[in-house]
Amino acid sequence: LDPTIDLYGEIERLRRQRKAVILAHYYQDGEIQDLADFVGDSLDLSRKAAATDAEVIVFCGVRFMGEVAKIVSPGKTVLIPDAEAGCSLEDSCKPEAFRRFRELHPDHLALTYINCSAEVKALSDIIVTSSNAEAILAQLPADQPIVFAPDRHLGAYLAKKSGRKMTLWPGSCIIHEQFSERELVKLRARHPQALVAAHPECPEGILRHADHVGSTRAILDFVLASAAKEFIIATEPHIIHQMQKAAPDKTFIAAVGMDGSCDCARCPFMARNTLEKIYLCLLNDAPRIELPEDLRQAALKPLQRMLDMSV
Ligand code: CIZ
Repeated sequence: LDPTIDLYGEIERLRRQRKAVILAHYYQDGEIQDLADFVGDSLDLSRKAAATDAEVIVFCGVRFMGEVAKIVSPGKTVLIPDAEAGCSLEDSCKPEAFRRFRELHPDHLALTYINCSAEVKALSDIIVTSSNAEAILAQLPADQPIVFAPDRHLGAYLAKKSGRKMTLWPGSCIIHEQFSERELVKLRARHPQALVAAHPECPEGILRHADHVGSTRAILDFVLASAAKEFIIATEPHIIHQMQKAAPDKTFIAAVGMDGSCDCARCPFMARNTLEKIYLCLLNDAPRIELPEDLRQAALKPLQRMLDMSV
């Protein structure tokens, strides 16, 4: 790529020319969040994808999020900057293995976290995100047996909060798994006024120190509404960009791994997206998300249940 190219100018030109909307997840680099039309979590962004009248959606997140946009908006072109932007949770739950898991629990309802492939969605009953999982669970009969996949930490957190017994798929997120409880305790001792906000994909050892546990959206709402001035954030640290923009008078400290740095918490899949790749995907009309229509329709059913149950 010509190093003198004005990437911001070119992205803007192509965005207008292609009648494109750029959606960015909170875990994207600040520069990508800043040029996006909307920044949000996967629930917000899937609603934006369904509602937009743009002809092209550029989804800056990871692949399964782009798939969700295509599932709910089949008539639109969905571009992703990097086709290799995957997800460790998705990788941990292959469709064939998930099908066998379901067969072992035939009377169970499959509540599945949105961080999974379209194929696994198609084998599920209801999709949830970390924003709506508790509310959706509360709408299900108390005696309904449930399998939850693929994040065992989120599943364990939901089981504990709801008092339900759930059969959990043994997956986890490589970045949330990295936070060190020992380092968190040390960080807290150094910042005794700070409140800890943690994502439920974190292991129990981290969650037990949290003043607030919630999705990215909920963590953002919590730090903005709180009277506290200092926070330790235990999720992918790029979300701090939105916090600092919205509350420049507050201090946000990223939780760390065993090496005392937050490097291990930066999602390597999200980091594959760059301004250059956003420009190139708009220019080349690729990589595109394409799904066979029967798969799309099968995956839409549990996603639609989620959207209906989370209004
Ligand atoms: O649902 C999402 O966007 C993810 C992956 C996390 C969250 O809590 O928002």
